Amino acid sequence: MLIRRRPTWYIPESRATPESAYLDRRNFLKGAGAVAAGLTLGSAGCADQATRAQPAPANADPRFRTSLPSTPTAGLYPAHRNAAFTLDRELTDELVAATYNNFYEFTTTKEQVWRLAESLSIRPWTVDIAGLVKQPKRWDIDQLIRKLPLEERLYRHRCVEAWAMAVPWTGFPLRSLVDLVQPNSNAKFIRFFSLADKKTMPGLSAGYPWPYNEALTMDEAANDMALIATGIYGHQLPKQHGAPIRLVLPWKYGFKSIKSIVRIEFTDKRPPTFWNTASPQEYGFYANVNPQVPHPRWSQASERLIGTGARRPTLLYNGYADRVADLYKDLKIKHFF
Ligand SMILES: Nc1nc2c(c(=O)[nH]1)N[C@H]1C(S)=C(S)[C@@H](COP(=O)(O)O)O[C@H]1N2
Ligand SMILES: [Mo]
Repeated sequence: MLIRRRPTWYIPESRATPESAYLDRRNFLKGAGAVAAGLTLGSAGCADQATRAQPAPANADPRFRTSLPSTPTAGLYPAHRNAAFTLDRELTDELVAATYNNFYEFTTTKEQVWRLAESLSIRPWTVDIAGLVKQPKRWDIDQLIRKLPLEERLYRHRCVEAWAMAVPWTGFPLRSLVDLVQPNSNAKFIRFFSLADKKTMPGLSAGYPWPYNEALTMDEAANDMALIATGIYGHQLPKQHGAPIRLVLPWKYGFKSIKSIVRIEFTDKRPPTFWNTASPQEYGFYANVNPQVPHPRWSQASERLIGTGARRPTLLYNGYADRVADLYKDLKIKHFF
């Protein structure tokens, strides 16, 4: 994969920072006192772009709030908040979260995802349930959502690039979906695929192993933290966050939280995954958050909160060790990669 052969300072010309943005960036970095700014500068892979670290522009087109189509399940939001999930930090401002996204199917420029993702068509939408399962079926998304128990949860989110946020997701436990579709007893892994539609997703022209895909062990999928999100900030998911249905795995690096899912497969063998295929030296299968295990090109010891720019120490399993560490206690292999 070309990613690894590029020098760390490589910036594709199409992504070079215009001068005005550079000046803004300097002001922003000064203001935020960003200690590790530039550590990851210029990676063409899934790395934090210091050049992208500006807060959302004040004149950002506000359409992102209203671009949600009226769907048969729009009335289910806001859902009841599950009080078991509390935060140690402020919620990220909604506009900040909605204008700083990773969604490589559209663009690698985080501030432009929300605009380009407008072209995504999210109804009709179906999700195929396939593989080692008693009820293989193509589900209509609204029929599926209505079968499952929506609730709101406040979760931290930690990108492998070292930026972080805290947001209120609405969704249902992945386990409730697994129970609904009943995998066979020989299913050991669950695999997810995103939509890959060349007509609406300009980023698919880049040389990555599309469609975006991810996987978990069945034990991980059964953990209560594993959420399928259909909403955020008390309404349906806007397109840039992975509408109409995405995974949220807050104890793992953000790239595991696959967006805009169209297919879920149960298998008995560990499947390949998108980032591990694209750059196997840099991204593993488990990707559990650990401050003491650096990425080959940068430290994971601390994280930068988007919006405020504040830095905080990274927490083991992103602060969810009490809920997930048991999953890995017998594991001899490297699960922090
Ligand atoms: N299909 C798809 N899912 C994806 C990605 C992507 O590029 N494509 N990026 C991942 C990464 S690296 C992160 S950090 C989160 C970002 O989610 P957000 O934009 O809603 O904050 O989505 C993850 N899911
Ligand atoms: Mo990420």
